[in-house]
Amino acid sequence: MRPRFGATLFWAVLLTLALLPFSLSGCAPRENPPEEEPAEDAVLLGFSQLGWESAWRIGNSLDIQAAAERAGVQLMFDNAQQKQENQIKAIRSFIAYQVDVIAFAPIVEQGWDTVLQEAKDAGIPVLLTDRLIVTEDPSLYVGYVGADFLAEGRRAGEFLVEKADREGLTDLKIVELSGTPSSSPMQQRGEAFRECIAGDPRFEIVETMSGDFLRSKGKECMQEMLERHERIDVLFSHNDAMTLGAIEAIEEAGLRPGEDVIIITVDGEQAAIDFLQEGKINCVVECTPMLGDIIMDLAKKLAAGEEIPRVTNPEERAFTEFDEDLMDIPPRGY
Ligand code: GZL
Ligand code: ZN
Repeated sequence: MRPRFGATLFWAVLLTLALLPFSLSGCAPRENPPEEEPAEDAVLLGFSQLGWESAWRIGNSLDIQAAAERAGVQLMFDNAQQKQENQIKAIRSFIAYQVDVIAFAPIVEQGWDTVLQEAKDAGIPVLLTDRLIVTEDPSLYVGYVGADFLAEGRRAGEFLVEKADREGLTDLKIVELSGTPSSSPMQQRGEAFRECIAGDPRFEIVETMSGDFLRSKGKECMQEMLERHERIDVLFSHNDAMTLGAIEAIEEAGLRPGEDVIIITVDGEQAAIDFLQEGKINCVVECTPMLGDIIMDLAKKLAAGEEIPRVTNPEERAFTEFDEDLMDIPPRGY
């Protein structure tokens, strides 16, 4: 039986992470150094994580913490619990602490210029991870490491076109569960998916609702859309957490996920891959949370005053029902 990121482990991790902010938040200024003196040349990285809304996010946090250990980077990790103002507070405390590098996963695209200007004035380089920002001044951050969300949206759309081509499907009513409003994955996955099916009379997006990347909201929204529409043929969901909730709603409505409703989802959590192998999901677009090693490598380069690429995208792919090696997918680790 494949090692699963079981429910017990999930809650244990969640509890640990929930307690974490209280241990690390409100970082004291550097005058009071931590008990164990860091190795002289240890890079001090301040990381603001946006929250813990999905197994993807938890996997991302765990990977970053493990990677810091591996890299000998001293990590100050703050969890903003889904609030932008907590990320701004954390960034300010990293500036006060005079960290070498600041990295953060911006929960939304807007509203960062002021605090990033403060980091720039303090001479601290800022690395965006996992999500992008929109800013008047691109010099406010030195680079982005994370997914190409447009490519992810394209992979989702291309699968649907391939499925319709292979099976001669037409008149497909599509509903969409979108992610956190004005976050870059939500904007770009939705935009690229639409571009793929634009102008093709076989496809119609009949409704889009935001499930905010949350399982519970994904279920609620799917229940509502199932009541509102006499027929739903396709669900395009911006993340697996919402998809897992939506599958509950689909089954409670007496429909077969993967059969009556074609399901396309993004992230590649183990639970989604399991459903893909069981035929309840038709396509899982991978979005890897395992960014920790790349982040630590780039942070070390920045601390040493080296140049880094403006954009670093990890290798990603899609897993679909048409893959020959569907049963050989290695454990996902999140
Ligand atoms: C994508 C990441 C998204 C995941 C969701 O890189 O920002 O946030 O797709 C997570 O699961 O909530
Ligand atoms: Zn309808």
